[in-house]
Formats: sequence, C-alpha cells, structure tokens
Amino acid sequence: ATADIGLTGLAVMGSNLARNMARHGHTVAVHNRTTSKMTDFLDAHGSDGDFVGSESLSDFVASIKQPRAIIIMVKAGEATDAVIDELTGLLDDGDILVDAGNAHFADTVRRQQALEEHGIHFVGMGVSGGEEGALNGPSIMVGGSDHAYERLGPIVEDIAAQVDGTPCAAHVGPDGAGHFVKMVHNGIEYADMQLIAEAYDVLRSVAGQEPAELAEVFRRWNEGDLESFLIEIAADVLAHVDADTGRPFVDVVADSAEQKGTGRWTVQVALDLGVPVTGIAEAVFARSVSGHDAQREAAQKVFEEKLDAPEVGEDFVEDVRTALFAAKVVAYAQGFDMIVEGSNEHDWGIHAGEMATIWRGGCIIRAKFLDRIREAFDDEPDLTTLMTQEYFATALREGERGLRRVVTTATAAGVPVPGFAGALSYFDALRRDRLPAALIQGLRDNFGAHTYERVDRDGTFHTQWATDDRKEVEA
Ligand code: NBP
Repeated sequence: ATADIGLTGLAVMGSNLARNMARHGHTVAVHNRTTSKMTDFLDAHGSDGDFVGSESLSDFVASIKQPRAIIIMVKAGEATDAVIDELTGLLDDGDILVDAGNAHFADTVRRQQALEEHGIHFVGMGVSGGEEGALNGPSIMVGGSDHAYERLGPIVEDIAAQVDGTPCAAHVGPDGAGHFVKMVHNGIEYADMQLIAEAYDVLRSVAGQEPAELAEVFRRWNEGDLESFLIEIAADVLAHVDADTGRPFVDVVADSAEQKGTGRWTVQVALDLGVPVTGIAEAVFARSVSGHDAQREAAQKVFEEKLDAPEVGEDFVEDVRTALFAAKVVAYAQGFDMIVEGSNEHDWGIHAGEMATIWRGGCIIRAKFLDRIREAFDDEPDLTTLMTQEYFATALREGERGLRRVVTTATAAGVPVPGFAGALSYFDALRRDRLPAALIQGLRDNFGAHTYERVDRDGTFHTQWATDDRKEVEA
C-alpha cells in the first residue's frame, strides 16, 4: 500500500478535493463507481500529483496505508449509505471512513454509531467553498474521534484555505459536530444573502439606483466593515450585463430563488433546539415565497403593485449600509447561539470562536468580521450573545437608526424586507423590559389551564377563570 489517503466519488467535488490533496504532496488512491470517470480523471489530472487509481473497491482499499483514511464524496443520502455498506466489510479495526458530502448531522450520528461496532472510526466532514474551494482550499469542519483526527488532521489542514498562516480546518467535535456546524454555516449564508438582496432591492426600488451604480456602492462597502466574499460577488453580479439583451444581468434572471435544503435543515433543527434563528428562517421563507408562482400571480392580479416610495437623499445609502451591517450582526449572533445550543444539547464541546476562525477563508461566508467574532469568543468564551460584545454592540448602536429607517421606508414603499425587519424585531425584543408574552401566558391559562409564573413571587399559578371570583391557586 502506497497511498496516504483514499477518495471515492470523482464527480466535481471529489475530483477537486483529490487534486488538492495530490498537489500538496499526498499520494491519493482514487475510485469511482463508474470506472470510466476514474480513468478520465487520471487522464485529465494525473499530472497534478501522485494518484493510485483502482477499478474495484477492494483494490482501492488495499492501496491505502493503514490505518486507512478514506473520503467518500458521493451524492448525499442513500448513495452514501450504499458506499459505506460496501466499504465496511473491506476495512480493518481502526480504519477511518470520512463522509465529506452534505449529510444531515443526524445521519452522521447514526452512521458513526453503527460503524463503531465494526471498530471503524466514522467522520462527518463538512466542506465549504464549492468547487473552487475544494480545489484551491476549502473551509473544513471535521466531526469524529481524536484517533481519526490524528490521522486526518495533517492532510486536512494542509489542503484547507489558510488565513494569516492559520488553516481554515479544525476538529470541531465528535460524530455529527462537523456536519452540524457546516449546516449552520449554510444557514448563516442564507441569512447573509437575503440581507444583501434586500439592501439591493431597497436601494434600487426606493432610492432609484441602477444595478451598475449599485455595483459601485457594493464595491465601496467591500472596503469597510462589510468586507466579505458575498459583498464582493454581489458587486460582480450587479455589474454584469447580459450579452444577449444588453440589459443588467439581474433583470434577465428569473426571480425565484432555489434551495438545496441545508437552510431548511438549519431552521428545522433550530425549532427543535428552541433557538430563534429568525434571520435564517426569514431567508428560507423568502426563497419559498419567491418560488410561489401561483400565489404571486394571483395576488398580482388582485392587488395592484403600488410603490409609494418616499423621497430619500444621499444619506439613505449610508443608512442602508449601517442597517445591513447591524442586521448581519444579529443574524450571525443567532447562528452562533445555535452552535452553542447544539453543542450543549449533544455534548460536543464545540469552541464557537474556533468556528469563526475556520470560516475566515475558503467558505462562502468568509469575511473580515469573522476575526472580530473569534476575538469576542477569545475574550469571553461563555459569551451569552455576540450582540453585547463591544465591537458588535457598537455596530448595532450605530446601525439602529439606519435599520429603523430602512424598515420604515421600505415598508411605506411596499418593498418587502423580512430580513431587515426580522433583525430589528429580534433586537427590539431582546432589549425590551416587558414583552407581550405575559398576555400569551394569560391566554394559555384562560383556555387551557396551562399555568403561569408571577413576577413578584416564586411558584406556578392558575387562575380559576370560569368561576365568579377568579381565584388564583398555586398549581
Ligand atoms: P454528486 O452529488 O453529483 O454525486 C455524484 C457522485 O456520486 C458520483 O461519483 C457518482 O458515481 C456517485 N454515486 C451516486 Br450518485 N450513487 C452512488 C452509489 N449508489 N454508489 C456509489 N457511488 C455513487 O457530486 P458532487 O456535486 O461532486 O457532490 C458530492 C458531495 O459533495 C455531495 O454530498 C454534495 O452535497 C457535496 N457538496 C457539494 C458542493 C458543490 O458545490 N457541488 C459543495 C459542498 C458539498 P457515478 O459516477 O458512478 O455516477
């Protein structure tokens, strides 16, 4: 056996990851269910480094040094289970099987438990950064045993994106921790993109700026606190002109956003954990709304679109910028709340600040401000919410006025801003001394004797609503 690591599944992600490892001097055993894809891969990319190609899984396994580390990069779901089943019988005690696809973390936990009985260390590895990242340096979130990371870590840290000499890869925690964090990362990505899209919509629909002008605005924003990959490519997309029609590219693209499911998973899991990730939820629902063609068509026939845009001046652009940053802070704070809550629930021991560190490069939400998140958790590892940490609190204070103005102006103009409005509502809800949840508790007790607690003394109470004297009793 000569290969340092094996990879099966040579579609775009697997091919690029295999090439990345080979380019870093690791000998990579490669395999694909359809053999021609493996031979095509070697023909096209064999010169990238040392590969050992195998047609059969048994030859593939035999070509890897023990304890073996094998990356599975096939379609998430049944295909992954099928490959795991085939490989299990061929592996030895202590071998490491890595699923680098987009698995749901609950599947990873299930697979890890099943493989533990066979002495195999199963790893759920979240890989972010798309095709380009896989080839040139992704952000890698590893969930698995210490033994697995000892074997895998050096290779993974080698091929990951590097920021200031630090690899964007880490051992996040056991079993499903890596895929969980990757899922939340994608959820945050949804929220971030929704806010960027709303900022564009408001500036275009209310301030009347054209896509080419807005590309310049985003380019400027990318030089300040908002500096990030998503803002950079937003400028790029807005500046792009359709070759066929000569119109702005954003005007020829169908306005129905698609989703592969990780945003939806994040919200589903957040509901179970009881974490209010309103920014992510609004983003997922906004995409659903955009795809509800029948309802949109029906509503447009009945309710005339009435854009009653108030006059705004140059200062509005700056308000949108500060609003965007403040809303982004809220969305990221919620995402990190979810990581902390998930880690507590599953006893994963995730270091929240480390997640910010490994998201600084390689992945889609890479941004300057992740450094600030890392610093915040370094200063205070048990931080209750990012929103109160000095840097972010300042961003919220400075952005509050803009956020209110953007939400009220957009609302008056009939421009939907669920992301901005949700962020503002969350901010206001946290800040308020008293919430109307007190009335909800009263209603629940009235119709269902669900009981309530009081502000002035301990205990659980119920009011006998059906009686004349409405006596309060201790429940
Ligand atoms: P695909 O998700 O399109 O999967 C294609 C690969 O799965 C091929 O190698 C195919 O083999 C193999 N495969 C299938 Br389908 N069923 C199989 C089975 N029953 N047994 C063995 N192999 C099987 O590839 P991808 O787009 O490169 O994505 C790979 C993974 O990475 C996915 O989980 C994806 O969600 C994740 N991911 C993708 C991106 C991205 O930007 N595309 C980013 C991050 C993560 P064949 O050649 O024989 O059909």
